[in-house]
Amino acid sequence: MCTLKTIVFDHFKELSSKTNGPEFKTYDAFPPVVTTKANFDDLLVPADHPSRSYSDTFYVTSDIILRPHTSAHQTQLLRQGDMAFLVAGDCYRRDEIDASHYPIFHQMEGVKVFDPKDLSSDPAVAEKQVMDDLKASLEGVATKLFGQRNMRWIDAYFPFTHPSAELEVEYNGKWLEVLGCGKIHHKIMENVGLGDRQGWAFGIGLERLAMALFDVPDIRLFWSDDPRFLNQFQAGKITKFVPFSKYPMTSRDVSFWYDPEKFHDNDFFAIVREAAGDCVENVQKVEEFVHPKTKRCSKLFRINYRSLERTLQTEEVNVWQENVRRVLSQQPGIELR
Ligand code: FA5
Ligand code: MG
Repeated sequence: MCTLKTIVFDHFKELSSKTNGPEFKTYDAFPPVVTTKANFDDLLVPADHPSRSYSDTFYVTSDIILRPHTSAHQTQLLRQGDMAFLVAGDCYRRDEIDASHYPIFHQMEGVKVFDPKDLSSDPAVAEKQVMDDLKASLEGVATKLFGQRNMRWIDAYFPFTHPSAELEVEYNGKWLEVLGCGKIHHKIMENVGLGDRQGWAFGIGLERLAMALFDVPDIRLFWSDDPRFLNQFQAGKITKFVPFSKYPMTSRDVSFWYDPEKFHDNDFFAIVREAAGDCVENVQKVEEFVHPKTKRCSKLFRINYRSLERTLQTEEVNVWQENVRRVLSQQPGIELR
């Protein structure tokens, strides 16, 4: 992550000197504990937005959280007068379980505010100038990192930017989303005292970048202390990952009745992470239905267990599966089937 952080930091330093643009200040030591005000309110995230819920975000108290994105620092830095900056840091989310999602990951936020004299006075033209500069800057980083890999822009939605976009990179025959970005919402600019200015912002997932860059197939590998993984990489160098053989997978199903008001998929994923740890490669939702007479809701999940380091024993998988079932059965409104 450090190698990547340095590459992206350096890229933007170079960019500002080449274009005579503002110098990007860099930050990488803000504590990950932030207020809901900085993380949500200041970014115009609506009161009922799912990202605010306990099933998406880790709450410390009702108004203190572990940051789910580095955008948490955006308005504070704009208010203090930074016109171009990069913020790297660890982020925390309750999320799906698969090869590209992990509850802890790293993001880098980038923000650039334009001098009004560098933009057209026609708002529509200015908007296009901002978006073109944003996309060109990010394509520059992406091309530097990935060379000839296929990439595509797709439209996106974020409460704090408009217009918004996401960049995807082709990886293992699939599109892997690596970043979100957009023109900073004018209300945010007004709130931080920059109502006469325009700017762009982006947030890159550093593990996703690293996966595509180093050919790492599974995000869990970044947390592995297996020497077969670690010894393949050296600080500051980009080398391709040579896969070691995949060990066999063991699958176990669990199905249960639940109360849709009280229990969300992310609650299930959190229980699985907690009870069974890193040997879960992914969790698939196999079935979901509402009983036609009783109207009770049921779900069936398949937990696929596989270690990156060894063949799992049936007994240990049984213990994890039992843990999952036990913790699950203690949740309000849950009845195992
Ligand atoms: C955001 O977090 C926005 N703050 C990005 C942004 C910043 C938009 C500034 C506009 C302006 P999103 O939730 O899509 O967006 O996450 C951004 C990136 O973080 C993703 O593309 C992905 O690369 C990475 N990411 C998100 N969740 C995870 C996860 N669970 N594991 C690993 N990487 C993740
Ligand atoms: Mg996204």
